[in-house]
Amino acid sequence: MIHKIGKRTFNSQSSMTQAMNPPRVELKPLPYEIGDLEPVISGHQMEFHYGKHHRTYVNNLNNLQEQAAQALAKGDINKYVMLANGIKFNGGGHLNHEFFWETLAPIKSGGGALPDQGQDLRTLIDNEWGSIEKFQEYFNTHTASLQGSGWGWLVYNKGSKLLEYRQTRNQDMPSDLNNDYAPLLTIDIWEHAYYLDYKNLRPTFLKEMWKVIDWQKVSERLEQAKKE
Ligand code: MN3
Repeated sequence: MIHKIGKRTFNSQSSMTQAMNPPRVELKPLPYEIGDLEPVISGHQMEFHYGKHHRTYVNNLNNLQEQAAQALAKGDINKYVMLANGIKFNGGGHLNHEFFWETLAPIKSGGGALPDQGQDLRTLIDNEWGSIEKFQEYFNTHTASLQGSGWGWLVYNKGSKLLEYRQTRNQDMPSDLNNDYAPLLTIDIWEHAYYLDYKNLRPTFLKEMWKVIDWQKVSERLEQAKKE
């Protein structure tokens, strides 16, 4: 029997053929035009960050998945396990960036507009940090001081039902720290995220980024996480 997955055709009778053609990860289009986050992030910066860096994670992940499928099909478990670190790094890189782009919105589309008083998100932030401004200061100070490359996160702890601030290194995700963490908001603090626009001024980049945070999206993620 012949099945079609995307443009590929394979025969389900042959597990070998199927294993060697794992579904490919796609670089999703941005939810806005590439220059729409200006003046906070330039189109030029986005062409590199989204168009080159994110695309490279996607390409690497697809190549590694293909190699892993081939190793499995050949029964080469050694090779398969050796590929795991690369899959974790590039897979995290892909998922973190996809999540990051969807955390942002152009100013003209509501980027930076704070959640209303009385909204759950606002109440939880106020309870934890005193005010949204104090949360932003806390987030900026701690994220700016992260050594090397990584990410700053606002997460919802499904166990305690409270919000927490966390950092991850390289391309690690909040779920690597705790299975109860549902990510709500992130800012990429790799140098490639800001260097073309802000050079060495990491704290200025962080301060500016709040103008393009999509709080509506953050709020929706919180409501979703509370149901899980
Ligand atoms: Mn990045």
